[in-house]
Amino acid sequence: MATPRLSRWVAAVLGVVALAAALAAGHLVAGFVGVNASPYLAVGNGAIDLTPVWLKDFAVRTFGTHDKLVLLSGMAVVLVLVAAAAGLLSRRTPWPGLVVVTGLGLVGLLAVYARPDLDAVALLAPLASLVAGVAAFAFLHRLARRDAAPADGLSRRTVLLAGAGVVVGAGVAGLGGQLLARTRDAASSREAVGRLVPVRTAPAIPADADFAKLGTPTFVTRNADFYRVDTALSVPQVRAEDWSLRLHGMVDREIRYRYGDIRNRPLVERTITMTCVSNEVGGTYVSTANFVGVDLADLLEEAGVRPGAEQLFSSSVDGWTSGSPVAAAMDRGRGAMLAIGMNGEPLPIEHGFPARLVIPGLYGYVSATKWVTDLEVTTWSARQAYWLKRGWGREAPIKTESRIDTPKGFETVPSGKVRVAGIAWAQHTGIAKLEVRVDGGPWREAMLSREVNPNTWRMWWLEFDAAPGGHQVVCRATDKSGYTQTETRAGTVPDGATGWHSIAFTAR
Ligand SMILES: Nc1nc2c(c(=O)[nH]1)N[C@H]1C(S)=C(S)[C@@H](COP(=O)(O)O)O[C@H]1N2
Ligand SMILES: [Mo]
Repeated sequence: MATPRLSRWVAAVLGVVALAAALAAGHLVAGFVGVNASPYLAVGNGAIDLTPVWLKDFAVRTFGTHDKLVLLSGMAVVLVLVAAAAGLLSRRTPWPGLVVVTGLGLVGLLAVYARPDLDAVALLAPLASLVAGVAAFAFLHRLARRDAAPADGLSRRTVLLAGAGVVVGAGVAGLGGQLLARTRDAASSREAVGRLVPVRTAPAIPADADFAKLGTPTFVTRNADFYRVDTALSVPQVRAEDWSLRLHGMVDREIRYRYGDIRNRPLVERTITMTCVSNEVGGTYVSTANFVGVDLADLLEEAGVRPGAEQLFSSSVDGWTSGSPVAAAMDRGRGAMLAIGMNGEPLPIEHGFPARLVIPGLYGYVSATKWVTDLEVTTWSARQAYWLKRGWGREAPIKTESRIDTPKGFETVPSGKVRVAGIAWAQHTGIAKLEVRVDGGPWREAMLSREVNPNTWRMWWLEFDAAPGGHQVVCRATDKSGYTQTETRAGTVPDGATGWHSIAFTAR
């Protein structure tokens, strides 16, 4: 007797339904063992770490902060196509499809296995995916084939019902996983932390520290508005009670701190402006917060840093790493912190809850490890951090820069008195002067806001008469070392952009 063949449609849909069952089962189990064990997310995260730098730069430039959504959607399209193909290959026998489904399942297992932030139980999630995918495919294939052989008398309705049943089951399982994950995630742990009260609060921000009424940002950035940059596709979920920080390497004694150990120390609060090395001239990757935590120097002194130590190599729970100069971390005048709070709250989860590093004056990729769980005191030659391996600079002090916030580029404003305003930063050195040039004329000194501390930005404004027509405004900052921002344009790679910000506007 000839083996009945499935129609193309039935075969393709069968593959996709089995895929849905697999992903949903994985997501459900991930609800129990940790949301990042979901094989879909794990594969995405793995893809980010394997992406070549040029492609990553292209993605960030083209899609901006949507780059991760684009990645997830792209993966979905590829998966659906592969699943449909698996079905189409299996019109006669289920074996080709089963091989493809198993292959996908193994990719998920491998991706979860490779995550440094997940332990062995996490493998249950991709394993569930694998089993559910294979089972759903085999089961539906058998029903569909019996339907295709009319002698067996299985009605089309039965097959459709079975398929719909699997789809509904997948939906319920996926949703259940999502809800479960939420009850176990870091959010409830963060809420339980409550208010962090520093013994030394940061000096109050004076009213004339910003010119927000003139169009500059507010001096302190609200947590919800603070820029965010990281390689994490899904935010690491670490509960305070599960967190610990291991301090080891070239030290006299290794120390492990629990959350309570840090929280119960006398906490300090410092106002610090952070900047990302990927900030283009005129960009938005710069923000200021009141960070609460402990002095990094205190922890390092407790451990006893040995002579010859050069690098503080920090690791995040998600495997991301960063290398900071030990000298900067130990320098009391700089005020490097292990931070657990931000603007009166425990650190937001996307900004590193339970704890992160903040070292004023250095770009974030060499100073600001979020979800930090390991500090190794070492040398530069012994360890290479995440972005260093990908071609970025080893030491990356923040470059003196300034930005025009108002008028906006290509804005039309009434002619007559026009006010330009913006920000300038030279963390750890401090801003001394800000100059503005209009339409290629002479440089004119702008009014600076009151300095809060050398580790924070300063705001500025200047007023001038603008005749009707097009105008161009340029700004440049001079820091307290006497250095004036170079006009020479440099890109962000390898250690930060340079050049003057300039905008064009029209007066009417
Ligand atoms: N774990 C982890 N920490 C990280 C990063 C990261 O990708 N992973 N990115 C760094 C970079 S490049 C910057 S600029 C800052 C940004 O911190 P924010 O997102 O809180 O603004 O975090 C740093 N810490
Ligand atoms: Mo960054």
